[in-house]
Parts: sequence; structure tokens; C-alpha cells
Amino acid sequence: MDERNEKLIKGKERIAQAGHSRKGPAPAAGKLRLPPGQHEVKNWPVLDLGIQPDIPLDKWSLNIEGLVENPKLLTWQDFLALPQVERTADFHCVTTWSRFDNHWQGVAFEAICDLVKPKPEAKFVLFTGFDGYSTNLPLDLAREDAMIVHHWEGQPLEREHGGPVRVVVSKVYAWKGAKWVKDIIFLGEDNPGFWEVRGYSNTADPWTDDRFS
Ligand SMILES: Nc1nc2c(c(=O)[nH]1)N[C@H]1C(S)=C(S)[C@@H](COP(=O)(O)O)O[C@H]1N2
Ligand SMILES: [Mo]
Repeated sequence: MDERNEKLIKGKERIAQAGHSRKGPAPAAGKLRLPPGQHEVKNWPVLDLGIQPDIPLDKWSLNIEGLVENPKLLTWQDFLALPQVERTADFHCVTTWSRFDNHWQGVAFEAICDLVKPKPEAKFVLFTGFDGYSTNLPLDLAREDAMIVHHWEGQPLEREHGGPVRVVVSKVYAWKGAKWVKDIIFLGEDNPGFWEVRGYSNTADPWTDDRFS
């Protein structure tokens, strides 16, 4: 019979016990926050379809329609008059980079719901961009996590990142956040967006490496 390496086993037992009752510092925060297959970047890469629409604020509007009690076409002034929030969140791109601790200012998706009052049949949301992009979310996830942002790190959101206004949804890959957002449409049935019909996952969960369908 092979001799067990008792010394090795004891060593591993000790590690397990130490880990179990561990009260010391957690493993490096950066590691815990990085979803599988991602690496951290300090810059902020730009991804688009080759078009970066230029929308002056006096021409800008946000159309909110579909299964809602009060459809709205918001001007810039209307939009800024909505309750404003600040949030700090990570940003995970399917092309394997993540950017931590982005400071966003804007309007919570929930505030949009308070304004337009989704009907009970509304279960999904489709966002479109001024460049013709689109992406979809379950309504529950949008209510929980989506934000319509106009400032990043205290500065007006740059055009290349979707300014004047884009969507961010930190719990899913970044393609679920429409830059240059133009329409928010409440739907009873899911309507896959630009990348979702091109082989990207509809659920897009970074924590389960859920990139492609
Ligand atoms: N309108 C619009 N929104 C978009 C895109 C786009 O091409 N057009 N690209 C998506 C993709 S694939 C990603 S990864 C993020 C990139 O955002 P960033 O360029 O600010 O990093 O925007 C998403 N939102
Ligand atoms: Mo992307």
C-alpha cells in the first residue's frame, strides 16, 4: 500500500482550518472583483459601430414609449429636472477588460419608471441609440441596476463614450448599455438587440463567463 504523505496532508489541513476561521484581510480586492476571463484596465477603451453621433443639447431628446401609462419625449431640461443620483460601479466589457470604480452621475432607471409608469404587462426594455444600435434587458434588471448617465468622474460624458447621455448596467457586460441613448421602449416580449442577434448572450452575466449564445 502506498504511504500517504501525512506531512503534506497535515499541511493542507492546516491551510483549510486557517482559511475556515480566517478573520484577517480578504484576498486582494482587485481579484475578488474581477469576473472570470477579465483583466483590469485603468484607461477606458472606446467601442462603437464606427459612428459617434454628435447631438447638441438643444437637439437632444429622449423618447420613452411602449407599455407605459405616460409616454414621454424629454428635452435636456426635462431630463435634468428628474431626480439625480450618483453611483460608483465597475464596467465589464466582453472583450475582456474591466474598469473599476467608475463614478456616474445621472438618472436611475427607476426614476424613469416613476415618470412613465410601466403597465403590468411590461416585462422587457429595449434601448436604442442615435447610431442605430439597440440592446435589450429584462425590466426587473433594468429597475435594479440601469442608470442613464451624463457625467463620468465629475465631467460631462464624452461623445466617444456615448455623451451627452448613455446607459450603464454594471451587472451585465457593457454592450447592454446603449451609448447616445435615444429611445427606451417598454415591451411585453423580449426583443434581442444589435449584438444579441449576432451571437452575443442575451443574459450577458460576467460572473458566469456568459459571453456568447
Ligand atoms: N449606441 C451604441 N451603444 C453601445 C455600443 C455601440 O456601438 N453603439 N457598443 C456597446 C459595446 S459593444 C460596448 S463594450 C460599450 C462600450 O462603451 P465604451 O465605448 O464607453 O467603452 O458600449 C456599448 N454601447
Ligand atoms: Mo463590447
